[in-house]
Amino acid sequence: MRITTLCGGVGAARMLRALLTEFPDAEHVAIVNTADDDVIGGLSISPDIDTVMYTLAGANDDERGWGLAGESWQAMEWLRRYTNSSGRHDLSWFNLGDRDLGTHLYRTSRLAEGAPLSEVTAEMVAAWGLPLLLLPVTDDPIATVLRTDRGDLAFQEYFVREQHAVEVTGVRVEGADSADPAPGVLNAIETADVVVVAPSNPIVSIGPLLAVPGIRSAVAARRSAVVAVSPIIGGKALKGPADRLLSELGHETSAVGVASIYADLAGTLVIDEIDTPLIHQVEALGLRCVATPTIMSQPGVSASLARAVIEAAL
Ligand code: FO1
Repeated sequence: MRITTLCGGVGAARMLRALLTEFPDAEHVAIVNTADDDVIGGLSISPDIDTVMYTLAGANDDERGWGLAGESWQAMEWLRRYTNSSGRHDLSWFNLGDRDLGTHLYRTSRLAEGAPLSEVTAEMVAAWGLPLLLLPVTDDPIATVLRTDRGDLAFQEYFVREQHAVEVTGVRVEGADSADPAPGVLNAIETADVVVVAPSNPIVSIGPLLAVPGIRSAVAARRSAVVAVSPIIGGKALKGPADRLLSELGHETSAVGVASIYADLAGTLVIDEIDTPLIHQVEALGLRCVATPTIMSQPGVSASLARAVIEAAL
């Protein structure tokens, strides 16, 4: 069985970890959003790729949701010696842990040599010994830009610097129109037995991935094999700004709002058990709907969710 999962960051990493644990004999492909990527202090950062990679390696900081466990921050302390003195706080708002820096140094060096991100990512995944194909959605630069009352913000400026506490009136994905899917991406969608849309932010994680030409239509063509998992539970996102972004951009902040975004792409939407009363509204949009526990930090839920997702498609 081949399982291809469309991924953002933390929610996707947990979903993938559950899928790999429950279906160890399947061939797993993760297609990961790269529109959060940025260059910080001259270093190429790919947060969603690293969150997935570190989580599957069991090396992530599960509580913080990003970065490595047991991390230290000496490089940041030394950086802040300079930025506190000069007042250049714009150079030190994004936290790069000492261990994490190794990842960014390797990625930056290889990209500077001209290697595509997909090749560099494969090298890193091999170094962690992970049993899956982890593909950036594209090797071309794409970037989520959020329109706010403070002007246009790059994704990390919005998410980390502003702590996503500014109102968003629009989202665009720069570079998407001229991007090509990375090698293997379309094939992984076309040949999968199940395509999972992870419980990631539909607007700023899955949205940019679908904006790369060819991907939306490839997923839509597999609609009956596509199972999406709602990141909205009881009207709220477990983590991050998905709930606020949905309402700011005119969507219903519920599993029904998620269903309306995915209606032409996914045959099935898996929603949390507390949203069981919404099943009929989801089905009215033309999707099958399965309600089950989806909060993967609770014991036993990851395993049962992974099984429910795959059973829904087969
Ligand atoms: N998230 C934060 O909230 N604060 C940070 O300082 C921060 C640093 C960081 C460094 C490397 C990395 O790979 C991710 C990092 N993240 C940080 C997480 C990241 O901004 C978001 O989790 C994703 O972009 C959203 O999916």
